[in-house]
Amino acid sequence: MSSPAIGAGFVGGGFMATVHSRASRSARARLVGIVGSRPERSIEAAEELGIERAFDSLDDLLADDSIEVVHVCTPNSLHTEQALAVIAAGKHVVCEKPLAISAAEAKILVDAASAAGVTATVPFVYRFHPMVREARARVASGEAGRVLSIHGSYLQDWLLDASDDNWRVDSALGGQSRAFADIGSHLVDLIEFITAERISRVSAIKRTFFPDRSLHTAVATEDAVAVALETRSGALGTLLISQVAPGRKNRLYLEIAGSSESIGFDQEQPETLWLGRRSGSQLLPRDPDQLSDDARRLSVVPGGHAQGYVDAFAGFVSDSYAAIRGAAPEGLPRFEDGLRAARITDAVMTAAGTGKWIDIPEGDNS
Ligand code: SOE
Repeated sequence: MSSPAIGAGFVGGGFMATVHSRASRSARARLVGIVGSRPERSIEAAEELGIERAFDSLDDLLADDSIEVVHVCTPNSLHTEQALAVIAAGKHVVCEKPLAISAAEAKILVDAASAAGVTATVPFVYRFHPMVREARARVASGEAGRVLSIHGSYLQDWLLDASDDNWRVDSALGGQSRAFADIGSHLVDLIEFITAERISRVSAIKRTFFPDRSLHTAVATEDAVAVALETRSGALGTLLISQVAPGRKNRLYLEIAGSSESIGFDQEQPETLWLGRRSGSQLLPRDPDQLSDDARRLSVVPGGHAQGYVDAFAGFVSDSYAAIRGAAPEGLPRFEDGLRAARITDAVMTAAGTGKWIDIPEGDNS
């Protein structure tokens, strides 16, 4: 017999609440309630997203016993307080990244979730592209050889013009780091996920090219950041992260050079992997019958029927709910992974501020 549908609640009424609620519906949840930034916004969002009830406050939403999991989709600076309230109410939590605006706050969340025994996950959703799992399997099996170098970028252009504005540019809402915390966090999560290597130290340069925007002046958060890194085993890497790169919409690209082959993954073309070899390089298509078990598991349609971002998000939410029901899905990003990304973000900001190489603390929990 199948267990009853998970009752889901949502905090936040923007783009991410739309994406989370669609994924939640596809994971067969009951979409019980939403709270937006104002009561009127809660009503609008409930109507737009087809959610049963609009709540006036997070407390009201948390008082509803039919809600088992709450998706926190609000500006970064609200995550800690809201996720702690969800955990204190004994509910499971899916919290947007960056998990918190500092590693110290992320650690508080990890400890609270662990003490309460709730499932607590962070949408590092690119892990859920089948071809990312395939890349990971190729490194794990030794097929790619020893990891020598890592070359990554994550480029967007939605903040290119000085007239572009968003809460994320404001450090009071988004935190000290913008581009790295928002999108660089995905990139470093993916690097460590695919390679099973740990980044041990970083150096970085950051720039705010447009300090004056339409709603915010004297913006201090970075438009772009360049990072050099080293892993524990001695692999070298370079990363470029920018939200002001014309023509690039959501282009996360990662290339791992192993001693036997390179593996290239492009988030905007997620149906293939580039396998680079001294001779015989190839583009490997997503064809479930030919792939590793985990890549096959996340292939929801046959090869040639393109999967993308929305499917990756749905895979993440489906695995989060499976974990709530007691399963242990492979590769589920949890609060510990959010803490890890927050530690790397703090180190990148310190490196950019001091001009020095900064070690990434291992710490407990991650
Ligand atoms: C905006 O930069 C954003 O929506 C990020 O916040 C997401 O994490 C990323 O997946 C797409 O871009």
